[in-house]
Amino acid sequence: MTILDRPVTARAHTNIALVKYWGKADEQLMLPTNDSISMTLDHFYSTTTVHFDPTLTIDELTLDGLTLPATGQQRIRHFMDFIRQTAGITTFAHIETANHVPTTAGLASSASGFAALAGAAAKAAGLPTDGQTLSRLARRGSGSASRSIFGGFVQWHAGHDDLTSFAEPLQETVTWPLRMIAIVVSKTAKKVGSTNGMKQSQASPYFADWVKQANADIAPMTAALLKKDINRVGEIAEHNAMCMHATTLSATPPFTYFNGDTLTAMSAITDLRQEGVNCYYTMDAGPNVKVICEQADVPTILARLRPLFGDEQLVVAKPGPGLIYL
Ligand code: 2P0
Repeated sequence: MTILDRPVTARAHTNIALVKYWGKADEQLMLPTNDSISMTLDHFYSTTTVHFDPTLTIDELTLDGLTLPATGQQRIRHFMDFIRQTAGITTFAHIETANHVPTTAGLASSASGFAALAGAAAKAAGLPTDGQTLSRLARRGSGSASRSIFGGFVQWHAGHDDLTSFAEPLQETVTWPLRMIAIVVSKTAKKVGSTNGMKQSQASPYFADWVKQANADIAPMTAALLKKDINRVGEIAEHNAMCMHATTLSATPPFTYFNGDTLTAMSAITDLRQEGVNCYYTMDAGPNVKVICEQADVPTILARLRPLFGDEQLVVAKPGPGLIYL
């Protein structure tokens, strides 16, 4: 492989799953227990520059202009070792990341961060940069990053080995005005990270049923997205999220990502729906709630949420694009 002697910059957007990834079949290869489907979001992205430099004796990591905290370094170094091993090189690199995921948005940046890093590092290391290869590489950094290589609606095929586990777009350019309203109920770091959370959940007696349910949700979710059927998309996504969270409550030891505000938000959305507004909720590995709806209903939903949460806690997101090189 030929290392580029210039910096390479890539940008990738974050994503929210409508059918969740929650469980690993192979921790080392980062193979998931089930297929998942997500929507890539606009506005929220990571931009990463990688420059291999033969004079370095260690990778140099900065995040938003500052040296990365030690806790975030190990995973990135491990990922860069994997890139070097794949490319057959030994050179270290300068790696600069800027996260354009507002801290107030409460959206995870590991998906956009590892997708942007995989894109920039692969090209800088002379590796192929087709979508499938980048998705497989990003997966090794963080599972959900495999989906952030693509825009719009994306499916991650669980696969059974390194070659068969990758994401691909269901629909890259989305014209349907689907929206996700992020209700930010907490900005504090989560107590149980995703990696440990899913590991603990795999001890739940219901875990096998979760995998069965998630895989069964894939075909109807795909059909509903392509038909622009907000009620089917919302029903399947909400039920899927609750099935995922049921594995946390029944884990060993048990835990939950919900707090009191999470329940308040869920209840407000359920009430609105009973009044005839097409809105549904989903939650990930944290207490924040994301409301699935169409643009036409956004003002009504925001009007209901504003007395409960501050304006700065409500962020409206649209479908966004896949990885690009800058
Ligand atoms: C998802 N989550 O599908 C699910 C739903 C959280 C809940 O993907 O261990 O940060 O790095 O593969 O990708 C978060 O998990 O975990 C996640 P690792 P990741 O979006």
